[in-house]
Amino acid sequence: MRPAKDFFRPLAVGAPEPIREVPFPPSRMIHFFPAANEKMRSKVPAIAPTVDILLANLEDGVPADQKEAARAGLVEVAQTVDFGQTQFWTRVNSLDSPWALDDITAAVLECGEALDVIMIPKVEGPEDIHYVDRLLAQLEAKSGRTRPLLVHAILETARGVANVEEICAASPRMQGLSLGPADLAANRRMKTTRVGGGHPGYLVREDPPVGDDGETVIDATRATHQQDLWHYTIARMVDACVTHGILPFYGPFGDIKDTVACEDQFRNAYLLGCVGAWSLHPVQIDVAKKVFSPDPADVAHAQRVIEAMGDGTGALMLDGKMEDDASVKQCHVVVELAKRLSERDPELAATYGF
Ligand code: 1VU
Ligand code: MG
Repeated sequence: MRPAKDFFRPLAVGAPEPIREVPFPPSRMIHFFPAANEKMRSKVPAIAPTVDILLANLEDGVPADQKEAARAGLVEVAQTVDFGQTQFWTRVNSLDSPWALDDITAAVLECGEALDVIMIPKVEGPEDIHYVDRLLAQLEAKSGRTRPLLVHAILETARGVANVEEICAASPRMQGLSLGPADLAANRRMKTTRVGGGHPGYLVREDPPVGDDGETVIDATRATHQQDLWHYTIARMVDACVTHGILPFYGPFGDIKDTVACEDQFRNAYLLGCVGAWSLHPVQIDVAKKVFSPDPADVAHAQRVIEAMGDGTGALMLDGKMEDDASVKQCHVVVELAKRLSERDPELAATYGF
């Protein structure tokens, strides 16, 4: 652990000064495109203005024999596309792979200032972030980059989850975390075979009824309620991120056709404190936009509470419910997010009446 006085010092001579506060522009979806796929790359200029974050994926989902093509695709997109206010990220291959070093080198030396964030998969502990931190500083110094690249880590191993606080605290470059439910399930030996979402076998069942003889009747017809496999991990990730001033995201939802269940998964994450989720297909962009933009009815209610609460202290009754210092703080979270998103999206601003 670096002493506090050194925490914000550049890790290489000539590297840019580390940031002190993580920027929080609209971040409702991280839209993935496979950077090796020419057809998908050709869609990037049209998709860029419709998403908050666009990510060139070099890792899982890209076949081993297309890793070099994906890296070249990342560089081509970075050098040719005007991203406007959309953030541009890449996901490099994992640090134990034969491609990671070349991916990171190309990302810094050949993408210029276009790249905002590097997503590092399968982060297991702070040592992974320390390695990337120093390497990025050396490459930034070499390339003459004027602003530091930020780092986003995917939580997708049990050890990564166990070390989540140390990962968040490892560097001022840490921008955020994503939950990677598919790799995490495999690493934990969970017995699911899907990418995120629930499972019909993970449930609780009503108690058995009691018969006339006072004995319980064990039948299988009692109501069951499916439970959320990801509640614990998302909540743990959110607490770690908030503690360290970085941003939590839900990751992928693999059942592309089931936009209803995707919306449910995204909303669980939104309600628990995540700022966005991954979109893997164009249909998931609108799902994320809808879920991670506060509901206009919630914004209107929150504004009423803020208005009624005056200086924000004390307690009062509104529509039969008690409001006080703590509820008004929640209302401020909702209204601040709505305002922040509205600055970039006049259509959304109109739905809030701003
Ligand atoms: O109508 P067109 O033919 O012109 O376009 C197709 C398709 O090319 C396009 N499209 C996309 N465009 C931009 N970004 C995307 N991510 C994207 N996905 C599709 O949309 C039109 C309709 O597509 P489709 O419904 O026919 O779907 P496809 O069979 O073409 O593609 C489906 C997959 C899932 C293969 C594709 O969406 C994809 O590659 N998505 C990204 C997958 C990915 O990044 N996986 C890794 C992250 S998840 C992880 O690491 C853990 C599980
Ligand atoms: Mg993964």
